[in-house]
Amino acid sequence: MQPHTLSTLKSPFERDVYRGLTDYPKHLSSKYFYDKAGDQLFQDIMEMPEYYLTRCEFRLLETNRADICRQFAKGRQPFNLIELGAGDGKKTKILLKELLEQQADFKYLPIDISGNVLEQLQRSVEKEIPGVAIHPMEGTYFEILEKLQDVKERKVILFLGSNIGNLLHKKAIEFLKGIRQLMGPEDLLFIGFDQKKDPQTILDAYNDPAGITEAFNKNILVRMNRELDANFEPDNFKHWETYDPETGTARSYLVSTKKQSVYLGKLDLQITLEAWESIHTEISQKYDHRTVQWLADEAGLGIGQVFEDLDGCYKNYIFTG
Ligand code: AVI
Repeated sequence: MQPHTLSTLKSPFERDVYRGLTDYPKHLSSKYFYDKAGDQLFQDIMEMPEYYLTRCEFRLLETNRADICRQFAKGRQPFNLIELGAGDGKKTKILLKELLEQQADFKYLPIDISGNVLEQLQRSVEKEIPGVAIHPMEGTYFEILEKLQDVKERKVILFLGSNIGNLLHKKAIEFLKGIRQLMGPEDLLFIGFDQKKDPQTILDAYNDPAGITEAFNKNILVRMNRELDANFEPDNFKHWETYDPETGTARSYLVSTKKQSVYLGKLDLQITLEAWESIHTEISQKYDHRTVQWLADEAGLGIGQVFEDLDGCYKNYIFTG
């Protein structure tokens, strides 16, 4: 068999893994956490007492739902409510119910990388809020950005859960620019930003004693074992979280606890990890207003109303194109 090079690898997952594990320092993208097991682990994370983000945004949406939805509906104009990375839709349902109450004329278009998540979401929305017209779309944000070009009606785009925090600033700006280009003068973009806070609170949210976040981080090893015919031994890695209060960046790593070799059959790739060598797997950016203002300026977006939860732990911004 010919040894693989980047150009002979077929899927983006294969190419990204090859690139990340032959680079120095090693890295993998957190977007690959989300297979069926990863989706479930993330659901479990959102229920954890330490993972304050979901609770804070939920409370914020509950408290401000009437005001937020009035702005979305702009006096009964029909619109598409497009949600990027919809997940289980628990928070969005607050808005969907409120929009129905306000008799808004809208369609709900949830977008997610996971078909499994979308199916569950569609079932639960149809059951719990039967008045909502729902049209799920499966794909990555960037694929969907292209599909969105065909949407002619007014758009209100939701990006909740501080999902933007999983992108480095440079990528976040690219992403926001991409969205802005698709926005008409009447369109809105609504984004959740987790805020800088006590560093210990952040570390606890990403390093829970029950080990759910550890399992979530290590799920990428399990996924490579299954999908790329690899032989990672998850117990030979330690989940490690850092938070830099200056930049607001939380980072997740998998640290090799000993010198070890791993073979990825499907890539025909043998790698060596030295003792205490790291694989960087995720960033979860925390924000302050200056940083959000800078991102908006760089992307050419205007800032509308800003909503804040009670203790300033979390904010949602309305942006205009
Ligand atoms: C999806 N995303 C916003 C989560 C976060 O907070 O970065 C993913 C996560 N990673 C560890 N815990 C939760």
